[in-house]
Amino acid sequence: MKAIISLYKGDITKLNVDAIVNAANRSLLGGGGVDGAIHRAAGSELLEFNRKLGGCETGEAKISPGFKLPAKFIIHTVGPVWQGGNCNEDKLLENCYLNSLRLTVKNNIKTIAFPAISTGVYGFPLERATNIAVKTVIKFLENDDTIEKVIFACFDERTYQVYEATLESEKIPF
Ligand code: AR6
Repeated sequence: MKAIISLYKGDITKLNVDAIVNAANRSLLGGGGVDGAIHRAAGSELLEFNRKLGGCETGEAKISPGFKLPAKFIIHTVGPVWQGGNCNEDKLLENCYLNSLRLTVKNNIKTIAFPAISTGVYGFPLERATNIAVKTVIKFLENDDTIEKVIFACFDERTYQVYEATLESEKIPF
């Protein structure tokens, strides 16, 4: 493992990293929450580009340029809608992180920021989602020597505190 882990509180679209991850929907044509913020900041070229991607299944990931963002790339992934926990939500959320990280390595991306996928409109319980996010990313990084930095971008104070507590309880330096 080479990467350092970092927590950031604020708007992911402001980050000067190689790639930011978008918590999108299966159309990849924009929406509310972080998806809306990313489309607004990247500009209308993003929508034009994404029309050619043909959507994305839940748990999968696709890449686009960052257009007007400081980030060079956007990795669009589709988190599961929380349906009570018995509809494979945990595994699908894990797949979002894994498939995003696979695209990161494939595209030689060194620094990447993740939002708290599925924990907004899609209703995934925050502590449970954070545990999956942190454990999946760390396990992946343990077998990778290319990624240099992973940032968890927390939009609000509560999300930041849950990430902080999870990293501390897992004894992960950040
Ligand atoms: N930067 C970082 N995090 C943000 C930002 C931002 N600018 N804006 C919101 N968040 P959500 P989901 C946080 O709802 O639950 C969209 O309509 C937010 O506070 O954006 O995966 C899509 O098109 C929360 O912590 O994503 C889909 O239809 C986290 O990002 C649907 O929402 C995720 O909240 C996806 O829902």
